[in-house]
Order: sequence, then C-alpha cells, then structure tokens
Amino acid sequence: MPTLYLATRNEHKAQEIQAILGSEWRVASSRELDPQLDWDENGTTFRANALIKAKALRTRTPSPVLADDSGLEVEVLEGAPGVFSARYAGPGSNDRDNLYKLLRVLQGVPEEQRRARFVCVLCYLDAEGIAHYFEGYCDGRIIDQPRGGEGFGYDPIFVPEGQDKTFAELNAAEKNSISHRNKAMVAFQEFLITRNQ
Ligand code: ITT
Repeated sequence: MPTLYLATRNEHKAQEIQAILGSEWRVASSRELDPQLDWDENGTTFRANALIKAKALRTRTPSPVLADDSGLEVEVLEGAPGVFSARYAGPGSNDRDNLYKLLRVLQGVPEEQRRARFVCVLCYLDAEGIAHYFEGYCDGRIIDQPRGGEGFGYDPIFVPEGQDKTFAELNAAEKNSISHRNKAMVAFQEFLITRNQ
C-alpha cells in the first residue's frame, strides 16, 4: 500500500484525509518522518502557506508530499479569520479560544449576515518538486452557540448550507462527504488518476 506523506501537525486533518482517501493509501503525518519538524506559516494566502508546509516536509523525504492549509472565511468580517484561523485569538491559542473569539466578534450580528465558508487548499509537491494546487470550499453560516462534539476547530459553530446540524453534530462520514477538504481531495485524486493513466 503506498504511503502519502502529509505535512501537518493536526491529527484531525490527517484522519479526515485518510478517511477520504480510503484504504488504498496509508496517510502518514509529518510526525512520522520528523516529530520536531517546524515551519513558519508566514504566507498571506492559503496557497503560500500550503507550499511552505509541503517544502518543509520535502526536506525530510524524496517522496512526493501533500500539505493542507485551510481556514474559515466570514463574509461580514471580509474573509477573517482566513489564513489566521489557527491563531485567531493570538499566538498559542487553541481551537476553543479561537471559536469563542469568533463568537464574541459576531455577537449581535443577525443570522442572515453570518454567512461563512470553509476553504481548503492542498499543495502536492510531486517527485520532481513541482507544486500542484487543489481547492475546495464549503458554504454555510456561523451560529451563536457551539453544538456537537465531533470534528475539530470551528466545527461546533459552522452549519453547512442545506443542513440544520453543525459540522460537529454530523458524523465523520457525513462531514467528509460535503466538506471543503473532501472537494479539494476529490480534485487531487482526479489529478493522480489522470497522471497515472
Ligand atoms: P497544520 O498547519 O499543522 O496543518 P493547523 O491546524 O495549524 O495544522 P492550518 O494552519 O491550516 O492548520 O489552520 C487551519 C485552521 O482552520 C484550523 O486550526 C481550524 O481551526 C480551522 N479549520 C480548518 N479546517 C477545518 C475543519 O474542517 N473544521 C473546523 N475547523 C477547521
């Protein structure tokens, strides 16, 4: 079974990508190649940050690597927290801090103005070191109280379009079938298939 090296320290992302890819691949997060591996996500776009992560992991393996840079864009906040999603409440902040900061910032904003979308940008550095990008989006809205215990990050306050439940109230298979990550991964898998034909 081939191994796909994934430049992430976020085990939730690695699990979701493994579930989306299925049993034909083994997803190994960067921890497996080098638990100390660090990078500075100082890019101003998801693409730039995905490339920074992929390049960092490529210093540890000659194999192709994949990186996922993702985040939440809230329309009324002109796209914030965006690339700052993982550190919205400041340096060292965790998922809970970030989620509650967003709820505070959106306090009093009416439901119809709470539109948001999740963004996922994947960067695949192939064996020749060429970067290929794949993007996925999931539209929805931010509610005013967290609900549900599944998933990670902003999942408890994000209700995807066409649903009543938050991402954290859906089970993993349900989230993975409609998520931003799923859409980017489908594009990536199509690329791999076309390439190997
Ligand atoms: P790596 O950089 O190590 O991959 P990270 O969690 O720091 O892990 P990002 O820099 O891409 O990843 O930040 C993404 C943040 O956006 C993440 O911390 C979550 O808060 C949020 N996010 C991304 N995808 C999400 C999802 O599917 N559900 C909930 N929140 C998500």
